[in-house]
Amino acid sequence: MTTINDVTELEIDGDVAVITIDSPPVNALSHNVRDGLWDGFTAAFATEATSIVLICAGRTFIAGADISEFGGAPKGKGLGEVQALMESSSVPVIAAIHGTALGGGLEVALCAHYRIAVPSAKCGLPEVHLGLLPGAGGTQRLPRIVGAQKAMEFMTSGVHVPASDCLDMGLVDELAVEGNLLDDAKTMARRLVAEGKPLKKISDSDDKVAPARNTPEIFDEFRSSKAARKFRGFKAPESIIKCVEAAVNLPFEEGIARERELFTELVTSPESAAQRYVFFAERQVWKLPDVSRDTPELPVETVGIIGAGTMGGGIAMNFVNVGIPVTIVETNQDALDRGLAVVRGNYERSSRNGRFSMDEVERRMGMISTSLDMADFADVDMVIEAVFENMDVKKEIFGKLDEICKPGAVLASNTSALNIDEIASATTRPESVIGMHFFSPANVMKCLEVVRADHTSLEVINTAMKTGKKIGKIGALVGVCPGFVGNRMLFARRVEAMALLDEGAMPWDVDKALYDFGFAMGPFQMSDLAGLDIGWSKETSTGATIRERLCELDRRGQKNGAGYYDYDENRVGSPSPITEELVKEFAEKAGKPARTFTADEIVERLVLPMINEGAKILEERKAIRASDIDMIWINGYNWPVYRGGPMFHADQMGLDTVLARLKELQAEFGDKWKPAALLEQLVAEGKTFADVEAKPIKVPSGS
Ligand code: 3H9
Repeated sequence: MTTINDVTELEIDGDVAVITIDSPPVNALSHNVRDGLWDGFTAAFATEATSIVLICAGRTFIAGADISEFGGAPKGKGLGEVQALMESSSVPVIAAIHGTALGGGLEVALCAHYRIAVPSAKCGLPEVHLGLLPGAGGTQRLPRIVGAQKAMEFMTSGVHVPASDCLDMGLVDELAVEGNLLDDAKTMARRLVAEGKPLKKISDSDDKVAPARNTPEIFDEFRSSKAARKFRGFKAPESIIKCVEAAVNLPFEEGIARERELFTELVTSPESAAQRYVFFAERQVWKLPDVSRDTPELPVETVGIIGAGTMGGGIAMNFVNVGIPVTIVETNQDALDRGLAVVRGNYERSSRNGRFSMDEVERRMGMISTSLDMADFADVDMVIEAVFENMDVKKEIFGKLDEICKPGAVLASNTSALNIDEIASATTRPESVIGMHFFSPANVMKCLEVVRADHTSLEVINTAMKTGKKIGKIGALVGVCPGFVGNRMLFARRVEAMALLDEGAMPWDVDKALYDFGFAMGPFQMSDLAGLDIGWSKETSTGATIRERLCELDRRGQKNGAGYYDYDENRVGSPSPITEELVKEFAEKAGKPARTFTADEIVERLVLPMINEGAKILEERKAIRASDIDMIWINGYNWPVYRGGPMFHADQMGLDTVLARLKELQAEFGDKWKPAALLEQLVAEGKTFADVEAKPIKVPSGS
């Protein structure tokens, strides 16, 4: 065994040279890995070996370029040089894949002459999720293996494809026996040599891309396909399609040049910077400054859910999907039956869409038991209450849970805004009480706000966060305050959206500005969807706001065909002349001259209050770090990923600019625009939100 560098070993086993990369955690192609590959192959070429196996230690094959190196000064060997060296080998090179071969990792493997993978391995080119394209030849080599159409699908979705499918596609040549990868790779290498198999260079082949030359329409068809709807606002998918067009129409080297040009454009774009930030932020959320490795995690093997409504049913599905049985309790059988029918409907739809079989639907439904009696929660490890937002009801429920549940059970509330401390006060064990705020639809939305109350124990926090991770959520630990993090900022935005209307802006102009910014919908479309009459009653209505006036006119939103918008029978909205008149009337009454509002002005008026509220949240230590706030907004409210979240967006704008605009708006509209003290401080120190050190959620008992 020869040590090549700190992450690379070379071993000669008779006629086979084995290069092993060992660079935890995921063998990313950092400069020392690239150098190790270069020196490893160079050293292997100098031996008598008649074949070379490239394999990785640890949990995975190379998982891609080292994302943290992007934007830094170039260091060490270039990846292109390493790949060219591998391809030029005069003896067969076999990539032996386990774990995941992703991005640059797969692109390295595609420069081997053959690939072998264990059945559990997966391959993918997920660069699109980082706002990038596969920039190490992937866009040119993949179409030459799988054809143009499949290559576009593969790279614009970033999907991780199981080894057996890779075998079918020709992406890998053989499957190894699980746990026997190295030996099987060596056997394969010896066989290839014995049989005199050619040194297959993907860059030389043309047969898979040739058909697309006669069907150039496939590119525009793909651009306007259903799958392409997800590309709105993202730059990388279009660049990937252009690269595949180049792979079809240009010689390999020219295609590579095109790929490099488009990769450079993307890697320097703000969209990719935001998406790379999100990649790391999604992993930061789990790091809790005051929860250590030694903090115990309580077992969560059974879960009780109170409420079979939309939230309760959706929450139940999360657990069942990862094999944790649930018991749902309701107050009457009808509600249970209705809730279960919705869950079954969701699973059956997934089955019809080919995600799993009908047997699997039955298996999952079999993991849900129902009851009309909370006494059935006596043995469950965690209870999640998901009833309507009424403090008295919640306190009564938690009082009962306190009597029924075993010691140590986690008692969680799914409230989206109520005070968890007050809920906990109904029990004799506030240390077991925590908020687990799921977002609707709970089986789909990835966001989970885990709310730490004053007395919640560290082990309960640890357990709730780990459980969130297990069920596939992006959790963020937050503190108790009205609306927690997400809804608190949403309220701030909503106040300003209403203020815009009062000044004469039309709801559809406000919504369009936010849609064009990248949101799925604007605040008034959201209102119409949720129902304008939430919290409104005819008896107490004063007609003082536009919303109240609309409700008084029985315009309650999509559900009755009229709200801010008029709706047709397919629930497609169009601007309503009635709303328009109302808006004009209110603006006139307030003495606001009729004028147009630009999209930039609207976005600024809606986003700045969110940023300011986010700063206050951070200052009060209701969030651990700015990027956690961004994760809540991306995963809970569809903030566009390519804008990185409100706090990242503020850093991109420059906090001095944000502060200056807030001060101007304060001068114009009053103290609701008063900048957060933290913002003033960061600007004075020349710092950004990203510079704010992660600190534990503030509770009276802590620091
Ligand atoms: C690319 O390849 C561009 C090329 O086409 C062109 C180049 C010219 N870099 O996710 P985990 C860290 S772009 C740096 O929790 P898992 C991660 O931050 C790349 N760091 O583990 C975390 O650190 P920490 C294309 C990376 O088992 C730790 O590793 N490739 C990278 O749940 C563990 O990660 C991708 O996009 C990286 N590439 O999942 C693949 N990857 O512990 C990105 C991970 O300090 N990676 N880290 O928080 C993944 O999808 C998952 O990490 C993977 C493992 C599936 C591999």
